[in-house]
Amino acid sequence: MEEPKKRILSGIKPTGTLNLGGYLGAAKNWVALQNEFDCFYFIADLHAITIRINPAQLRKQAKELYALYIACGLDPEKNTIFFQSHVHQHAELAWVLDCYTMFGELSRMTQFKDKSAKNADNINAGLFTYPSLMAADILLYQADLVPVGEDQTQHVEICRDIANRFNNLYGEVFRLPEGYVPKVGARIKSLVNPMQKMSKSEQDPNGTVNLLDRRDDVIRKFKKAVTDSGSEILYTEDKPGIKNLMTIYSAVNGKTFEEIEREFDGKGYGDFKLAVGESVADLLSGIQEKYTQISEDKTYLENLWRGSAEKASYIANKTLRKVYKKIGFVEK
Ligand code: AQP
Repeated sequence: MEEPKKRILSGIKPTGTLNLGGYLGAAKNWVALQNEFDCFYFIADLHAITIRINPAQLRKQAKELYALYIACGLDPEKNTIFFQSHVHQHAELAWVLDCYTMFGELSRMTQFKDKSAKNADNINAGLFTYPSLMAADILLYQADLVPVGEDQTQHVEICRDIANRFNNLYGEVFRLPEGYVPKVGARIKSLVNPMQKMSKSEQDPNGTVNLLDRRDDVIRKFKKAVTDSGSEILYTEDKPGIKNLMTIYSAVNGKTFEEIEREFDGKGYGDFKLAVGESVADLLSGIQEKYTQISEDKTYLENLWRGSAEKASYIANKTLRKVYKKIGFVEK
């Protein structure tokens, strides 16, 4: 008999337009996994409200991200693509897991420290308990693998700790997930500050390349990208700007760092930045064309997300019922 496919789950917050960081660190790898695994990909709208977003903007960005998942190459026939808020079990299991997650472990989360420093006027409880909601996302589906960028591996670790704690008390309720970090593209940095991650929330628009940016803007942003002293194209720690551009170039066209070094031997930063910009712009034009096509068919998209939410809910509900029973809630 054929082994059932292993299950994968991942999501992206609709806190802005998907950028090259989220694409190369997450979405692109999801596409590569869709044939081999049983994949659940969601729009993490519950996670998005840990920062204040205008409601109309949130709705627009969430729908845009849904269509972008498909435009990036996720086949909706092969993957279950849904909105997190359409499956109420996420919030319900998160509350339960909050009661099995320690204040001390949440306090150690790097993302909490970073985000509270950035949003000093809105350090809300949701920001603090973000990891238990993320654990609920993963554990509801009994996921085997969670593809994430490097910045999220700490959250997969805490998810395993929470699941272990629960399983030790009540038996094997949750499957322990593994993080899956891509080899290239796991940490794309800002084009204006190569020491900082490329983020949707970055203030300087020149630091991020959004998937829906116009070709001219993409090339302009790469031309202006901060580089390092010297003039050689080399992949070394003391050239963080060039290293970041080489990572992007390599992730986009599959060339190794040695091949890139050879390609630009004797050429300067200007030539290199233009080549990276053009290769990214070419990649984005394909995605944008598909995006425009998909977004036009609103009924198709609505039917898709309704059907997917139903499928996801069915699986999530099985896990939640089991959890409720184990902890001693009275059955309906
Ligand atoms: N720069 C990046 N390099 C590699 N991977 C990245 N990811 C995000 N940025 C990069 C990966 O994409 C997935 C989705 O992330 P998310 O949107 O849910 O959360 P995030 O990591 O907090 O993304 P942002 O852009 O930094 O959002 P804001 O600014 O709103 O907080 C994750 O797998 C992440 O690792």
